[in-house]
Amino acid sequence: KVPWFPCQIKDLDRCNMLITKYDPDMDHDHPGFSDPEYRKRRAFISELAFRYKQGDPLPTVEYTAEEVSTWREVYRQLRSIYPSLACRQFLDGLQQLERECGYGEDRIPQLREVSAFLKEKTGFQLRPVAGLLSARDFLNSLAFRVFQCTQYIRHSSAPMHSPEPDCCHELLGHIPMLADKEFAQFSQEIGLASLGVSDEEIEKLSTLYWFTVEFGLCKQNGAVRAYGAGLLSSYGELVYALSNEPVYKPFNPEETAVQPYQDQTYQPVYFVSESFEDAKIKLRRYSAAIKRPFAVRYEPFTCSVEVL
Ligand code: H2B
Ligand code: FE
Repeated sequence: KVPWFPCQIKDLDRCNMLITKYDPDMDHDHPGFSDPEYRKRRAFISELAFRYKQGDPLPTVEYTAEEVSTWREVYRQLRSIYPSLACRQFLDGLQQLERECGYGEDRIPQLREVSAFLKEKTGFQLRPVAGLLSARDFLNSLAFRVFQCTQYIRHSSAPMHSPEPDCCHELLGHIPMLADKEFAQFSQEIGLASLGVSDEEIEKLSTLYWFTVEFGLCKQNGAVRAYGAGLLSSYGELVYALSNEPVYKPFNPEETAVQPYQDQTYQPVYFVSESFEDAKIKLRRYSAAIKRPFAVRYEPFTCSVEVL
């Protein structure tokens, strides 16, 4: 039996299954766990996402001075090491966001303006989400060039790390890469590959996503650079991943898809692609080989998926 999957962009209103184990109400190790003010604020911003329906204008949040100061600290620290550690596509995207979309350390960009920016560059759009989403719902959304994006910010006591995705992770880690045409295409292809597949295949695709889109490294001009959003939004792990401490393996989807991963601490191993293109081609080949009793085709004029 084929699991339900979204066929129209409107169906993404049903792709909202949250994983709550790392949110500050559940996770005793969350830096905001014992801060009721923080939990209230995060719940308020999450509520905006719960109420959102496809096609609504994206909610804007008036961030507090404390939130902006957390953003400033994250931005400043990370920005200073990007030029030597991030891949070219990321640096290009970030530069465009700084020039054309108000990115900088003084304010937290609004999802609404970032979504409009991406739409023009690659056709991607944002949708607010209340927290960590199930892998299936998250990947399925990518099929429609929709990126589910959290809008709250991490706790001010730990600006360099967040156990759950927050707006620093999305806006700094993911968005610059999604402004790249090829990366956008690649992301949508993972999404299309995830529609209606078994839980086992979702687990493998999600692991591949983890070691590429979240923690991927690639060679560029003879040096190793980061393109994964989990790295590009975490000062400590970005420096660690590009030091000579961790184990590197060449990226190979069949092996990468079954590699156990860490979502609580630094990765024990990183996968390095020969080039960004190489990762894309290999992942595409892997996705195309997943068996399904039907084929899917994305129809951009109606933003819908045709099942063939
Ligand atoms: N949910 C949210 N809100 N942001 C993400 O970056 C994210 C997610 N990543 N759910 C997904 C899971 C990823 O780790 C893979 C597909 O499991
Ligand atoms: Fe992410």
